[in-house]
Amino acid sequence: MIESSYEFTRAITRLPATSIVDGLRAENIGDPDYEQMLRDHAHYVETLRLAGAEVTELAALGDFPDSVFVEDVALCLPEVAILMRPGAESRAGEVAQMAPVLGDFYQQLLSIEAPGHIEGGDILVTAREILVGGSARTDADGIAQLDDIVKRFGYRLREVATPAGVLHFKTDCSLLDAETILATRRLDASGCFEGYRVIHTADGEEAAANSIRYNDLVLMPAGFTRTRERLLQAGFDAREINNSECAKLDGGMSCLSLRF
Ligand code: CIR
Repeated sequence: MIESSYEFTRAITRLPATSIVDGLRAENIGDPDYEQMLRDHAHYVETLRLAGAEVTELAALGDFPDSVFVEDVALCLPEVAILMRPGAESRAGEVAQMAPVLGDFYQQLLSIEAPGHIEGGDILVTAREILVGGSARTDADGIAQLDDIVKRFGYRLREVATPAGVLHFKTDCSLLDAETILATRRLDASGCFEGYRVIHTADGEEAAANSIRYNDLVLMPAGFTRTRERLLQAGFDAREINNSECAKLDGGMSCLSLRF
């Protein structure tokens, strides 16, 4: 298994395109402000660098409004990168754009093939297993293909469920350390984290669940003071990044990078 699933050296991000205003969203609460999103993105990249990441920042892709959310197109494990097959049709073409980039870092690059669908946002890698949430974007065939692939490298995959109406499994949880998960109560209630220590997001602060641990830092969306307090009390160095614009498109901290 993975010795440490939160210690990394690299990250890949992609600048948002002005077409971000056409990005997918479950509910329309207004278009993101591009200039604000650029500032937030720069702060995000700077914080990853502060955590020790060598960041590869890719150019914006105007043809793909959601392409800033790079996490969904690949799963990066230490030995292999696996190209996903997004369930969102408008995002399918993002994969071919990421393949050559990952080819520069990985000798082994595998792919989920048709007809399966799976998006990186539904995958949480912990020290002991790979949790994959079935969702509107991730189906049984995609999960079965991923299972076949990761088994070859000695990983155990466990299928879980993304709560109804929630975009991705990791919309509602993040890994904090080998034993600890930050999760919403609604997701934890499904029983999927049995055997882990779970820190709940504060009531009304569910959107704080999509955070990331990168080496010594936890990057979390700004404005969730009670949840931040819980993380600080538990000894995590939580850094806030404004996420108001990505949140309009159901995006958070994990979606914005591939980490390996
Ligand atoms: C989408 O619906 O695909 C984008 N608007 C948001 C993707 C967020 N990605 C993630 O949670 N991993």
